[in-house]
Amino acid sequence: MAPQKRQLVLNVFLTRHGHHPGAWRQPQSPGGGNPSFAYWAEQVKTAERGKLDAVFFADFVGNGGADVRGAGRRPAGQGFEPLTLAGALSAITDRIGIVVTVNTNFNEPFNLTRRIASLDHLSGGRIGWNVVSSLSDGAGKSFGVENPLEHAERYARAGEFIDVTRRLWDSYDDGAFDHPDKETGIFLNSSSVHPVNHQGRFFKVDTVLDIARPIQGYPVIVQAGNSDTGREFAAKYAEVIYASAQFLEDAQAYYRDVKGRLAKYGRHPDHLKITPGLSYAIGSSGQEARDKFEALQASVNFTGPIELGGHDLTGYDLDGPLPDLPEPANGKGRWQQLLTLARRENLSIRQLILRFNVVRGHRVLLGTPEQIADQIEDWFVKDGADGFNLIPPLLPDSLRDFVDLVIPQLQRRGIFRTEYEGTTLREHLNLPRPANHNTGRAVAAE
Ligand SMILES: Cc1cc2nc3c(=O)[nH]c(=O)nc-3n(C[C@H](O)[C@H](O)[C@@H](O)COP(=O)(O)O)c2cc1C
Repeated sequence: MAPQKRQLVLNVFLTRHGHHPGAWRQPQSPGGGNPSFAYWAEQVKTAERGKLDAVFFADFVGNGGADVRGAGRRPAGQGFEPLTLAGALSAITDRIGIVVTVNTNFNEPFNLTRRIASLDHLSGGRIGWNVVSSLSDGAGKSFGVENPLEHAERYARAGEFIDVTRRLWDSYDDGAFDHPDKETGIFLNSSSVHPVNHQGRFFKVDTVLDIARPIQGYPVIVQAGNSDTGREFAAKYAEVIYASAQFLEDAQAYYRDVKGRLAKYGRHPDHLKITPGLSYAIGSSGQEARDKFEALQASVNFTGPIELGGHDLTGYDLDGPLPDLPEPANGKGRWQQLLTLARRENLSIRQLILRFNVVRGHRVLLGTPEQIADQIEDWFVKDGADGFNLIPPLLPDSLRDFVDLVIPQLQRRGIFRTEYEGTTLREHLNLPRPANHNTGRAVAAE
């Protein structure tokens, strides 16, 4: 059999209304902010119909705290807590992966390990965990954090968190519960139980988990964060990165840099999939696509507080240049990206908001289905990306358009599946299933 072409990874990052800040104001948008399971169910079923690898749910805990300036202008109140939502979505889907974001600053390994292991069993092995360690002022206030850990320390805590989590997932050998012996009264062989005794810098855990090893061994570890510390963390732990780049050279430099860091951790570059965000508008002509995106841009509200790259720019001249500001403590990578774009194209604050904020620094493609497929393939074959995390600007329209119009183009090129072949997220991503560290080595995916 001819070897299969390298396959594109396609995830979709779902939000209520879509990612563009003007989405909820469009006439066809359902608009409101009440939580609605029917809404999420519809999006996830569309994504599964398109055979995407996974749906992706971000999470920002403690957004803003007491600072509610401008809150009435932003769509809000629509979020379900991602793990709870994942549990419900796993019951109405069969194949698509579900990636949930959980912050390591506000959790303890034992609690989270149980929840994610439970979801992996409930979903039949379709869970990914996007490990974030951000700590905004609002989050700090929500949790009464008075002395927040600095950036590198937060990543150190996240690393130890994953180390402990993996050991907890390994509490039992694979198959430990497969042969309860009614005759002898031995429910499981005690040599297949591996209690965890961890005394570390951030966590002390002396316990054993109360659930069988996850179906995927370890649910897929996802990372998003592009500072130098973030990249090193990704090279050590991540199996998927949600990255961001607007230009191919930047994407290639990032791809080379992060993949080049894997060897020192004994990892194969193919075992980390780099998926930059991708915004888009699809039309039957380039002009129609540009008009669709323009309608969204025209709905951006420039009144009220103005935030850019983690800085409050309220009161600055919107048509003036970006002022000289220090690197923010949170989101250093994003800030560098913003500065580069501002300098490269000499953009005003207003232009930067329309070029960067509305898509949060991600790549934007406006064109026909074929043009969009060409551009996706271009980054894929030139080692700018292993795939993309789609960030549909307007939901449900943009996701439906992508699934109905662009996916067939990618399938025709042989770079995207026509059917799911496996049942777990690891299998979709062609990642090896890690063996229990107590018992053996990794088993290859194929
Ligand atoms: C593309 C992207 C997506 C992110 N998504 C989230 C998120 O959903 N929730 C969150 O708390 N932080 C999120 N972050 C923040 C990072 O995960 C990280 O915790 C933060 O410290 C910024 O990392 P950096 O300084 O390494 O860029 C995201 C960062 C990037 C670049």
